[in-house]
Amino acid sequence: MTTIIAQDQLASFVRKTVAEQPVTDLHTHLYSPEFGGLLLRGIDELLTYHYLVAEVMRWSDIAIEDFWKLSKQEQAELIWQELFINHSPISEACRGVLTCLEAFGQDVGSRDLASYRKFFDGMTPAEHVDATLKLAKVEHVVMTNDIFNEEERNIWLSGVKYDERFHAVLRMDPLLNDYANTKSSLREWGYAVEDEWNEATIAEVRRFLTDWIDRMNPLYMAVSLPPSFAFPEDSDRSRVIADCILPISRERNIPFAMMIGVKKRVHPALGDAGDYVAKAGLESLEHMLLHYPQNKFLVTMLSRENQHELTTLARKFRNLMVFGCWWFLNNPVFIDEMTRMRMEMLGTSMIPQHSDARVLDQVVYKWSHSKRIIADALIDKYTDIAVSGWQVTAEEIQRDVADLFYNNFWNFLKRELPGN
Ligand code: HDL
Ligand code: ZN
Repeated sequence: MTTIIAQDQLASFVRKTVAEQPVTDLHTHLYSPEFGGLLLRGIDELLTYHYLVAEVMRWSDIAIEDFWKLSKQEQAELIWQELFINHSPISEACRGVLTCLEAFGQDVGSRDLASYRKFFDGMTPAEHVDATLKLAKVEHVVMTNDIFNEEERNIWLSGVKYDERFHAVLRMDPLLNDYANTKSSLREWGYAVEDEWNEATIAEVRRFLTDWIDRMNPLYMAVSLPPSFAFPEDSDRSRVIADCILPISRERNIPFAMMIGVKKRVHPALGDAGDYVAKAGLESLEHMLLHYPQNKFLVTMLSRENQHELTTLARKFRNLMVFGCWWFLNNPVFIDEMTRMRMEMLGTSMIPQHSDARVLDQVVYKWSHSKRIIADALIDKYTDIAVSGWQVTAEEIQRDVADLFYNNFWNFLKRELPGN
């Protein structure tokens, strides 16, 4: 059965299809409620999101160390006063809070922070997760699991069973970006890594990885990398990637996700709000894609200036899946530019967005804001081909939208690539 969509119905049908499309959110910092306090939720967490901490410091004269001494609620009230009352909340992170409040049926016009707090406090974590994922139409939440974090590692070692809508990821920043110090943790945990990078050490690092893969069943292995990332090179990171990560990634058919371009803690006092961005070289990624054709790479980059190169590289290598408008790119102006660039160069063979949500409620705004932009880009692309007489059907629109927001990710995980 095929239903041709008339040109004057196209926009409304695409917007409706996108709005109703269930989402797989392939990169978040959310946790299933079984992870306890690691799951952040509610208005005070929304207001103290590190994006807003960075923004409030541009207006407030509070000493940063004094800000951190405030309670979470006091921090939230300071941010609310400065960024919402003293100045209009037009930044994307401020706007997001308002979108969340409105979506949950709160009276945004009242500006009554206490009433918002009362609303969120009225839900248990499980109720809050159910309500939020339903509202955001997020069907699968892919976590970022930091097993080098004591609290989280102990939850995993306790054999946690968690909500099946949530999926694990093995995040490896300390192993790859700080191996010199992480070695001692590996030894503490019973992995006899030596100071020398030899066969015995390689075997132990691999055993560490496979033990955690067996424990967590991660959808992919992930790391964030600096703009200076190079591979291959004479470094611990390069050796761990070459001798451990890439072989296991291929043996277990688990993609390696690289998030490239973050300059960590350029302003250390700001904590997570103190990270920055810089343009990276693509040579190392080119090398990996060419020399590891049966490995699968999920890649997003932080610099706007890297987007055209990354999108073009995805045309050269099918083992590269580009995804998301990451962090400082998760703003309408860049989501629009990047999505159109990707559609014009990759068609629908890409994953346009992830939320990167750190607070549960954020999936509501991050997806509603992005879906609107992605739908408009799609409408224009269908309109462009309609000019030549190509009449897209309702079923094809539904297929394309499901690919972009859901199937491309799961199909990429399942794919077994030939050797070239
Ligand atoms: O490394 C990452 O996964 C980044 O997304 C950081 O967590 C960053 O702080 C962030 O939340 N960006 O949105
Ligand atoms: Zn992230």
